[in-house]
Amino acid sequence: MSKQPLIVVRPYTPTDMAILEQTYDVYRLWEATDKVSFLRKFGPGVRALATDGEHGADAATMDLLPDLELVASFGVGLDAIDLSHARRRNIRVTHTPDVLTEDVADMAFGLLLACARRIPQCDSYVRQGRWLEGGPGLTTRVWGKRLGILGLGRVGRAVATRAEAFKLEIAYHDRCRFDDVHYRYFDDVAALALEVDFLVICASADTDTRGLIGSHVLDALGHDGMLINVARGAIVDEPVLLRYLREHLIAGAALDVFHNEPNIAREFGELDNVILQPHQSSATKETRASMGALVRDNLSAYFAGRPLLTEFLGPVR
Ligand code: 8YV
Repeated sequence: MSKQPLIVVRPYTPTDMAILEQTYDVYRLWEATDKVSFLRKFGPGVRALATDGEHGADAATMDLLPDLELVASFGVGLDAIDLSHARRRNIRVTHTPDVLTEDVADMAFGLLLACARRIPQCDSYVRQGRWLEGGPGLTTRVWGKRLGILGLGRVGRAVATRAEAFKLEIAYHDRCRFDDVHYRYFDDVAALALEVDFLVICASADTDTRGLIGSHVLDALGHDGMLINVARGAIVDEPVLLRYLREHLIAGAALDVFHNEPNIAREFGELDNVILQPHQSSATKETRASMGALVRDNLSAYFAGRPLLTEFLGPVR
């Protein structure tokens, strides 16, 4: 039986690629110098495209694939996929929720601790042989402080579970209040920021959240406040954040996500009050293996005519 063709947008791990290649006729889009010609040439007849949270699938790409029926994404965030266009064309979309939740929450909490306790800065201090200078100065306590969570979805809730163990007082902002949690709810993110020491962004990037963290929220967070972002760079007004960090209008930030990854604003690297990660929240061997397996399971379910495992059926915002 001939293999189904599959467009793959970015390289997965060698193991994942090898398994995909056993099952499908894989077309490696990332290797094409002229992606449009590549898609025009190999696109007709292709029913599925495998992508990830960063590369997604825009309308133009989908339209170069006239027979496309499924976009299978390696990642939970769907902001890089033109969902409205997919719905118009009846293209189904799968993603990888749940399997990455705990790792992303671990990263959020690790960044929070690292930012408050200045762990990377103190590491550099020791490495540079500066300990004899008398010590790097005092840092900020985490336990017992007030934590604000923007987006109390899967990841936000997993962050809250960790925060409970640290005896943090937890509050959140989301589109709506949830009755199944006892955390304090704010219907406005600036009002939340005013009441917390740490603000952790766990929301998806959509029309409600893009650019939401600007000067009014950072003013509310205040001089001693810290911002952690494990969601999407687009939720933050980055030039404004850079100014607030540069001018010490907030105490610090710890960021796993940025505008224009991986070509991020150079100024981040020049600031001492920010901790940077190259979009690593889900990047453990274990979670990435589960994400790869879920992408494949969705593809095989689709081609076998079985129900998709993790289809995105939510509202398009
Ligand atoms: C991945 C992500 O880094 O799940 C998401 O939305 O951004 C991450 O888990 C990404 O999709 C893989 O490159």
